[in-house]
Amino acid sequence: MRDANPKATYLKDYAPPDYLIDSVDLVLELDAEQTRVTARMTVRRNPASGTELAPLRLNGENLVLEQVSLDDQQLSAYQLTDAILELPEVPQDRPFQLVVVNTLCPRTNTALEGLYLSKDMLCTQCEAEGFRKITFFPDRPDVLARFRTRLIADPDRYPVLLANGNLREYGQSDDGLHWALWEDPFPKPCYLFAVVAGQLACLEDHFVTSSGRNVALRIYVEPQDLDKCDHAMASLKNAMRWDEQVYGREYDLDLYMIVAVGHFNMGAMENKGLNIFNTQYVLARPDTATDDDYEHIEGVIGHEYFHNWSGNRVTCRDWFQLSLKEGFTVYRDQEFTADQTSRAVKRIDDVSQLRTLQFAEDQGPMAHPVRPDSYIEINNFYTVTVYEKGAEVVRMIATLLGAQTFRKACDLYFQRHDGQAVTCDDFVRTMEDASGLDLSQFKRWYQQAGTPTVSVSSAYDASARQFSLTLSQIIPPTPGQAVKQPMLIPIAMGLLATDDGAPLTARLSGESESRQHWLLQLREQQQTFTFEQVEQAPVASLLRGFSAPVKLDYPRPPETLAFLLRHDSDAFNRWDAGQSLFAESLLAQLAAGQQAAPPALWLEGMAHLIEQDWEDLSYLARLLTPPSEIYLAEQMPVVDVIGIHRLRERYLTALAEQCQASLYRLYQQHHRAFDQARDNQSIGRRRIANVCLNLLTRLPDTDWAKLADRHYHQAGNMTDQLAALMVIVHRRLPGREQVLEQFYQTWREQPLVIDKWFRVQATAPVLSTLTNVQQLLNHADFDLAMPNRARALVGAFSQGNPVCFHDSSGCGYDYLAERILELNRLNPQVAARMLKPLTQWRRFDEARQELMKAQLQRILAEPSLSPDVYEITSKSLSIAD
Ligand code: B3K
Ligand code: ZN
Repeated sequence: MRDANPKATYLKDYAPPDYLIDSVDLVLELDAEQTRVTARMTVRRNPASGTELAPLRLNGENLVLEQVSLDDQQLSAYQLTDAILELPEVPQDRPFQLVVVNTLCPRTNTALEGLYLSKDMLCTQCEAEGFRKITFFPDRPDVLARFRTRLIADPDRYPVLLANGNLREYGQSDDGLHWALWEDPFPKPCYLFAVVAGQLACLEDHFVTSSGRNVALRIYVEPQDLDKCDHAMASLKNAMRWDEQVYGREYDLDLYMIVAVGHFNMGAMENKGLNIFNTQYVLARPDTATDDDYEHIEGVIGHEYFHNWSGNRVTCRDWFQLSLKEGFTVYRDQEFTADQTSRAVKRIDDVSQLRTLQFAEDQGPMAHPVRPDSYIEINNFYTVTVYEKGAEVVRMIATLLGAQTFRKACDLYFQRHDGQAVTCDDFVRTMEDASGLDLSQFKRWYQQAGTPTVSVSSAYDASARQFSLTLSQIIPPTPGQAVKQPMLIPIAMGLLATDDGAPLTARLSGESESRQHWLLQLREQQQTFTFEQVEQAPVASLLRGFSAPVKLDYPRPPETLAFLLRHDSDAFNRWDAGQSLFAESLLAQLAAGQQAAPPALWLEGMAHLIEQDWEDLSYLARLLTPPSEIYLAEQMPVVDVIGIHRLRERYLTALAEQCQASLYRLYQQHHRAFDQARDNQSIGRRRIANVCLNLLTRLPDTDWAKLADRHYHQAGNMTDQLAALMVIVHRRLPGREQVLEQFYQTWREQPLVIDKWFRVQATAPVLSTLTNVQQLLNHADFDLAMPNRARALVGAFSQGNPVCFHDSSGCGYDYLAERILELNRLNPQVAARMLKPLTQWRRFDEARQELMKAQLQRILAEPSLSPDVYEITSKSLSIAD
């Protein structure tokens, strides 16, 4: 909990560590009430340290110190505060042995950082600064040490004992305990340290690397979950193969372990050789997990595996460089998933997430650059900006370099910096060295916060056969950054013939060759690009594949958007044209106070898509799904939550009315009762059938309610079952209470499915939801201390149900603030994340602004506020810097 004034840490204050730790031998006498840790460290002065005779300062929090000795001499001349153990005089001219003994209590550690209990299992989470809750240590990523870990425990409670690296020895001791000694040959920062102890079952397999080494693969879960690990194992093998093929990266230990735990603050953690995962990203069986769950599992397994190189072998110098490993690794996992599934759909999904969540963050009080300049609590900076915008930055580098050069540059990066803790500057320098490009202007993407808007105007001169595009960029001010410099913005584009949409060939002024695709580089505040030999007035398709994370301000008549929806050969822009067509008319009608019918062009466009033959049905499903309410809200100066919801519903009902027959035909063509198939084609069939079901159940005819009921009862997989449950509950179809009860009874032993049960109810856009989410807090299965459950009820309600959360009474805000205050005591990290919707208060009408602000002030008035919650609340109210 916080001191009077939690202090900010600044990038400009970075200094190399005064001391280095070459090796650390840990002994953990594991016990849920009291674990004793003995750390024996080999310490030496860092030749790169700038401070003469600096004291040795070790971080340590929530620990009971028992003993300190230096070269076997017990020490008493030290200072201990609640965060630092300081030894004023230590040898400067030689390495020395430091032994620290301390205890800690895992059972009371509800923050789930450091060593804690997940049910009866002991496990750890050290990134970013959790190792200091296990023992006293320089807890910073630029101190890399070799770790040996001896675990000692009761063999009945903790039969399985795991730590990083390879198992060296194990045995029984005379006192009835057993032990295991683990050794990790790779020096690593302490944030990659991990330990697990418990009663675990294991799925074992193996992988032969490209150079022929055999790696044992083990997935550890609670025994009842052993039947849900096959997909995770297959995903791991796919990821290992993919990283060899695409990046030439091989795994480096003899063993790769994944442990799934039910209590986890985020998705997963890439600890060296011993990943710890939220069960949500491991466990899957066709009847318990949806197609999206399967895809996310593969993506997260890939992500953590790819960290072995981008993060572990080459790590971050300090936490301001977080995007060095996260942006790069997200880019790698996005490409991995694109290769396993549908590339177009994956891009659409990633961009949708960026445009809703990250663009909102960029506009709000927490806006920060991909490489932030300061933080109060680093856990608050594991953000969509650092991760997803960071991935877009790496993607732009890959686009500018081209695939082959980018691969060469990555090889150089891994080779040059293997075993080092480096910065985003080091990454960009390697990209420059391998390509010969000058990326100095490009680096502003790491430094400047805010989403650039690129405005476009175009003109065609028929007599000169010239087409010109004038692009200008504006980057809005963000907290602490009033004035911005122009960025280098890569804009992929093509020109289409107006009659049939065929690609036009032309020559960009300044280039010698004619072509059909261009990558424009917008570098100035304003720049004009002229195309020569353009035979007819073209339709331009700009920002293809979403080649830069910007907003495009390109006024085009709806006819042009409808044309692109029909003809653009770029799958992303084709989809995006449909989204704009929908969004622009809805927003225009809303601004004019109209509640009219949807534009005929959009209805015709959708009807046309439904009639086509499609190979990629997942893509068709995305084409037929309009922008979310959250995306639409993002486009309005003052968000009209209710107006957006009503009008969007009205458009969708109109589409269902107009295309009723063909939607049902499509449904029948693709829906399979009791379906269990897991290939991409079958996933596409399910996606499109569920889009049809969603549309058709908006119509009053009772046949559609019966269809939903049948869909539910004949589901052979969780995707169909959940899709049906959702429409039954969200549309208040007859029998919903029985179906909800039946679902609960069927799945009460499966926590991840029960999370879905809470989520469906929390996101129902109906009046009774406010009372229901209140009552569900008292449900026997609700537990705020379980992050997954808290997210399924409180997170889903406040972030996935705009109409109910923003109820004009302010009840939704009150509900959230109460939970944040409770969570602040239990788990500050989760509490801080829950604050997100309240940080957006400036986007709403005055009455709602006042209500939301009042809740933020109420939270800020809490006397024992964690730094996590304090930082976000105070920044939202513009109190902290
Ligand atoms: N590196 C971890 C995230 C740790 C979050 C700490 N609050 C998972 C990941 O990005 O792979
Ligand atoms: Zn990561």
